[in-house]
Amino acid sequence: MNFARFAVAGALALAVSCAALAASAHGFKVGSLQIGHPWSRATPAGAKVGGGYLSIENKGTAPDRLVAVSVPFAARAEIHEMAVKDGIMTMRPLDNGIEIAPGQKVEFKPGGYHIMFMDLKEPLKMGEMMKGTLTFEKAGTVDVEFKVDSIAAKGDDAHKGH
Ligand SMILES: [Cu+2]
Repeated sequence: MNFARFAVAGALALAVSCAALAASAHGFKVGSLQIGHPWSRATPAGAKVGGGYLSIENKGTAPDRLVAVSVPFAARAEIHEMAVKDGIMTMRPLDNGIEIAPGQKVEFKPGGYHIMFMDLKEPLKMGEMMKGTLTFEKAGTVDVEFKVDSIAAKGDDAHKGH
């Protein structure tokens, strides 16, 4: 009986993760820039900050630069870099944004580059699509949607290939 219950739960979990996977394959395009799978993590109630992740691929012949991000659900969004320096995890805002060279694909992911949503106006809930706008130096602005994943999502397995 316990096994049966476990099997049902397992099948449900599998169905949910497959649905999430199918829904998560989304992308956006502006000029020669390809933006892959913007996503975020659910935040606990009362949290003031959240993180945004995505990939940007430059399929053009000239460099471009992500200079700003804005979202309606937070007071502001900053472009951050996280790195381990002398054994200490540090995070710093990149005031000049990030350059994407021709042919380069820049990945924003937990533990590396990320977008930091500051002063959240509402908690990020799993399964929701949160609107945002990216501004590039040359390509201009593009509206994207951040898919909110689970609070523990790491982004390296489920999102491979998007
Ligand atoms: Cu940060």
